[in-house]
Parts: sequence; C-alpha cells; structure tokens
Amino acid sequence: MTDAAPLMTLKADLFAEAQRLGFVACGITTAAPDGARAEALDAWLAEGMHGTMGWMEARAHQRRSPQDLWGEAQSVIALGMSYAPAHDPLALAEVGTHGRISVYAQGADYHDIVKKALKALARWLVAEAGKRGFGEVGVKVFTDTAPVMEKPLGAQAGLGWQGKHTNLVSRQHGSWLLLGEIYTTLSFAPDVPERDHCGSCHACQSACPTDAFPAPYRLDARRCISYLTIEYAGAIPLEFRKALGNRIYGCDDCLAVCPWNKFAEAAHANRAFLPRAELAAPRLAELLELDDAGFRALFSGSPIKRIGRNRFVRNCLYAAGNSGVAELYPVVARLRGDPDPVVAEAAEWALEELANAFVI
Ligand code: B12
Ligand code: SF4
Ligand code: SF4
Repeated sequence: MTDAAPLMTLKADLFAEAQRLGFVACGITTAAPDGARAEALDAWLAEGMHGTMGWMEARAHQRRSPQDLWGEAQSVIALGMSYAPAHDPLALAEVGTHGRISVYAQGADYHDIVKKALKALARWLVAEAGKRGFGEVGVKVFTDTAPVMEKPLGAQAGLGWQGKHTNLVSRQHGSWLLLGEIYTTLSFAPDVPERDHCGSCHACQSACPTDAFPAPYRLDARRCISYLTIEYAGAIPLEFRKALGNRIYGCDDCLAVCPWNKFAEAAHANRAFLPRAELAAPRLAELLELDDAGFRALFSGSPIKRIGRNRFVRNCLYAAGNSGVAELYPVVARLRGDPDPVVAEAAEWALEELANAFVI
C-alpha cells in the first residue's frame, strides 16, 4: 500500500457511511482559498443584492473560504440530502383558497435533520481515523446558517453545478438537494468538479415571477419571493405583491421547471421531508386565524416557525388579496385591527384587492 491508499480506503468507507445516514450525494474538495469564489461573493455584496440580510455581510470574511473560517481545515466533505417531491410543486398555483409553502418547508426542519446526520458522520470519521492510525482528527459541521459558501463548495466537490438559477443542480437529483458540509483537518484527495450542464436552457429565468435574475447565474435576492416572504421584515413593497400569488413561504418556481428534475426520484428523498398533510395544501382561511400560540403549535418542528406569526400572517394576507375568493373577506377584515402594524396594513391592502375583484 502507498501512503495515500489508507486515506483512499477511508474516503470510500466514509462515502458508504454517508449514504447509510441518508445522504444521496457526497464529494470532497480542498479547503484552500479560491479567489474567483471570494470575488463573486464580494461583488454580490457590494451591489447590495443581499438586501437586509446583514448577516451575509457581517461574516463575509469567514464566508470567502473554509480556511478563513477555520485555519486548520484541509478538506471539505460536501453532502447532499434529497427532498425530491412526489407531486408537482406548482399544482396549487391557481387555487385561490389555498396557500403554497415551498417544498423544503412542508416536512421536518432540514436544519435539524441534516445537522443530526452530519454530526453522526463526523463522529464516525473521527473514530475510524483514530482506529486506522491517522491520529487526532479535527471536524466541524455546517448546514445553511454558518458563513460557508455551500453551493460553490458542493459544485467543486462534484455534487453538481450551479445552474442559472444559482442553486446546485445534480444530474441524479435535479434541483432538490439540501446541502451540508464537514470541514476536516484530514487531507483527502479532492474529487473532480461537475461541469455546467445548463446549455442553452433558460427555463428557470423565464419562470421567475419577479424577474429576480439580472443575468444568468446571478440572483438579486431583493426581488426574490423566497427572500421577501422569509427574510424580509416589514411591508413587502407594492410592486411585488401581485407577483407573490399564493406563495406564503418561499418559492419553488425556478427549481420546479428545471429539466434535470426528471431524473430526480421522490423515493430518494429523506422520509423526514415528506409533506405534512396540513402544510402540503393549507387553507388560507384557517391560517389567517392563527394567533401566536396557534402558530407555534402548528409549526413546531418546521422551519417556518423561525419567521414568527406576524410575518407569516402578513404573507397569507397578500395571498388572500390575490385570491379572488370572496369568502375570505370577513376573515381578512378582522385583521384590520391587528396590533402588528404590518399585518394591519396587509389586511387593508388585501381588502381593497378583494373589493376590486368583486366590486363589493
Ligand atoms: C442567502 C441565501 C438565500 C438568499 C439568496 C439566494 C442566493 N442565490 O444567494 C435567498 C433568501 C433569496 C435564498 C433563497 C433560496 N434558497 Co437559499 N441560501 C442562502 C445561503 C444562506 C447563502 C447563499 C449565498 O452564499 N449567496 C451569495 C451568492 C453570492 O452566492 P451564489 O449564489 O453561490 O453566487 C454565485 C454565482 O452568483 C456565481 N456567479 C456570479 N457571477 C457569475 C457569472 C457566471 C458566468 C457564472 C457561471 C457564475 C457567476 O458566483 C457566485 C459564487 O459562487 C445558502 C446557505 C449557505 N450557507 O450557503 C442557502 C441555500 C443556497 N439556499 C437553499 C435553498 C433551498 C433556497 C430556496 C430554494 C428556498 C425556497 N424554496 O424558497 C431559494 C432559492 C432561490 C434561488 N433561486 O437561489 C439551499 C440550496 C441547495 C442547492 N441545491 O443549491 C442552500 C444551499 C441551503 C442548504 N443548506 O441547502 N437563499
Ligand atoms: S425562488 Fe421564485 S422568485 Fe426567487 S428566483 Fe426563483 S422563481 Fe424567482
Ligand atoms: S432550468 Fe435550465 S438553465 Fe435553469 S438550472 Fe435548470 S438546466 Fe440550468
């Protein structure tokens, strides 16, 4: 055996363990800095495309490269968990009585599910490396919330490529992968990056209801419905309200139209992400009745709980205003007196929209 051989065997066993823990994609890349990646982040931030997500800027110096976050990191183990839906995510688009929740948020909170599996895999790696004579190995795990550039790292590790909608697309799992990483002090041989397979397709850009792509591979978050409904506090600017349609948490449109999804099998999705019946097709009339306690009870264990009752009801009011459903008028009218000024204003707007639709 050469020196590299035991590390290659460990890598192969690591990938098998990752699969056992529910990851459908696994690859490794170097933790060394990449100038182009850091520059693209800086340019995006300098143009203000992150909007009010000040946390993107606050730790940008650590986000630029794994070694800026943790100097001892040598390799990045990039992992993907599938949440491929069994049903068409756009099926409820024209159903005014119901709200649409993006696919990733219809089941259990992926932060909990992915983090748990990452921690189990990291523990396995430390134990196995010790047993196999690699000495003490350092590991850190991340998903979503840490200052890590997950998509470019995943692409560099060969999980897929960043499509024109900017998310990572996989030839096997389409646009439906959630990402996580393990930074480690072990120096694994890197995998080959996946090349771009978008070709002349521009389906995602054409599908975007708010024209949020100033150019292919570039997203202006300030125009994205995912940002507006999840990250943005306050009254959503009037210019976007109609385009929200009945989307009440996130948006899937650019992901859902990607032709590579035809290879994604719902059977590969982690079962924890199976939609909860009440979140797959939620009735606006019921959601508009939620108070704080009701909101917390309904969204316990769901990523939606993070945005709180007021922001969620605000979104439901815009959907009600766009619904053309006269029966929602009295439910909406009750929210005019809501103590939250943003909710109260959204109710006024929705009433006017409903009145215009029916000349009440
Ligand atoms: C901030 C953020 C958002 C923001 C901004 C999104 C964005 N595109 O940056 C908002 C709130 C809008 C958002 C929305 C969503 N998000 Co989000 N989000 C993040 C977060 C926290 C950081 C992303 C980031 O670094 N953005 C900064 C920009 C600069 O990075 P970038 O998009 O990679 O930019 C690259 C390109 O612009 C490229 N580039 C620039 N110019 C050019 C020119 C050319 C020619 C080329 C080729 C490339 C290129 O270089 C840049 C650097 O690589 C990550 C988690 C993480 N820690 O990474 C999750 C993450 C990206 N989100 C995720 C998801 C699932 C979503 C939603 C689908 C949720 C939903 N259904 O509503 C939507 C999708 C919207 C979309 N089309 O991107 C997943 C994506 C998984 C995947 N398969 O890629 C992630 C990775 C979370 C996770 N752990 O799984 N998100
Ligand atoms: S998530 Fe929706 S609003 Fe955001 S870029 Fe994609 S299609 Fe546009
Ligand atoms: S829809 Fe087309 S352009 Fe967009 S990511 Fe998929 S293949 Fe690429």
